[in-house]
Amino acid sequence: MKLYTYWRSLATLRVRIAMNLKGISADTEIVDLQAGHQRKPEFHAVNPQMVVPALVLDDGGPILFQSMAILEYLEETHPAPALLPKDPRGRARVRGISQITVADTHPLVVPRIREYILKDLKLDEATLAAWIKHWTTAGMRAVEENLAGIPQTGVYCHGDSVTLADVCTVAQAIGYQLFGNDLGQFPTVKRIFDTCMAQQAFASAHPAKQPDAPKK
Ligand SMILES: N[C@@H](CCC(=O)N[C@@H](CS)C(=O)NCC(=O)O)C(=O)O
Repeated sequence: MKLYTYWRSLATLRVRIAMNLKGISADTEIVDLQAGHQRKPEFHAVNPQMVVPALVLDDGGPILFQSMAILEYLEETHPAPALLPKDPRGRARVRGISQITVADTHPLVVPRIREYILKDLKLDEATLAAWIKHWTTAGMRAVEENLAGIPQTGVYCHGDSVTLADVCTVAQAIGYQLFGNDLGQFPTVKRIFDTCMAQQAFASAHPAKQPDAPKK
């Protein structure tokens, strides 16, 4: 298995956490997003969408792309530990919490969107920073309000074992911090974040721990 990755990629971070939780290892190939290497012909041939993560399986078939599809694939092929509840209603809640981040928050702040805002729309860095803060805060608030005071919320986002909702929420919370924001205004997210980050599977997946992360 080979995972195309970049240290700061939040979508790849989700996959790294899930692989750690399930004890799955993969070779890695770094795609330097800051340098624009996702647009090189070599990577375009791997993933026509020119984004990471992309997961190459050993069976020679087409790559897996889109982190949520990869997470579901890992869940189906490596069922233990389970990252989805058994009951359909619980699964829907976990997927819903995950999608707040994956479908509605993270896509607004990925490099190609940030570059479009700066280079094509010619807006300035301060406007971009306001855009990022607005949408990432709205996403965090939506997650917080779906967790706080809800009986199904437990030690983790859903009950007392880790699910994909934690994987996606923690990855987004790390991104929120990388963009210079504080989780303090989201006490339930913060509590779950702290619980997860005390575990090796989450902590070792952190962007700063990746080999291609800046050294300082
Ligand atoms: N929805 C996709 C998002 C993939 C994505 O946008 N990845 C970012 C890094 S987190 C990327 O590679 N961006 C390259 C670019 O925007 O040019 C997923 O969940 O896999």
